[in-house]
Amino acid sequence: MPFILPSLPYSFDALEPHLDARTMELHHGKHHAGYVEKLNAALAKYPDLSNQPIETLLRSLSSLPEEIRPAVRNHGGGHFNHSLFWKIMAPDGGGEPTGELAAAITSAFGDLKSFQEKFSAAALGQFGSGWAWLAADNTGKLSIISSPNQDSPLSAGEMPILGLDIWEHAYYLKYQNRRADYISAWWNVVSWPVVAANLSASRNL
Ligand code: MN3
Repeated sequence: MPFILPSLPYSFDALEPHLDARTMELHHGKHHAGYVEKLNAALAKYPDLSNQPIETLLRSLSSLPEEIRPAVRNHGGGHFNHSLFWKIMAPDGGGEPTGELAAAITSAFGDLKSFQEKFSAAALGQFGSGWAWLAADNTGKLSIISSPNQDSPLSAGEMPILGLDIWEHAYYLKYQNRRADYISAWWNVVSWPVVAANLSASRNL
């Protein structure tokens, strides 16, 4: 099986009280695991493709065989998006970015508070299931994107460096219909050093 579920880099309860342990356990062990399983099943007949990094498949979605394109878009997107999501959160998260990332945010959005307001509004305004993203283009310029379902910014030529899962499975147990409360709590677990490393990596592609 070429694609594997990555381990969480912390325990299920590490992001309490902002993200509850039961949600984390189900989200990682059932939802993310399900995307990996279905992606592998879809690619079983295509060993040449299943040996590629998931980023490569998502970037070249339109050139994939038609019969597997929806599965890569949905389950491959789900695998990549969640792998990023777990990494950009940490129990000692929150606070403010520094260095190059702080400068890029200021340049694109004015200041951190304005960025967080715009990002939160994008997350709140995404109708139905989807994601909000901070993404970098190939010049390092940042933008806020929202996407439906498991669509990845990679397929639109952008490199996501921060992402927020706004499917109900990500927050419903603790927050029910209060998506805005989930979004504002989530800022407390964002790991800015990881986001900064993602930005640096995107410039070296
Ligand atoms: Mn999810």
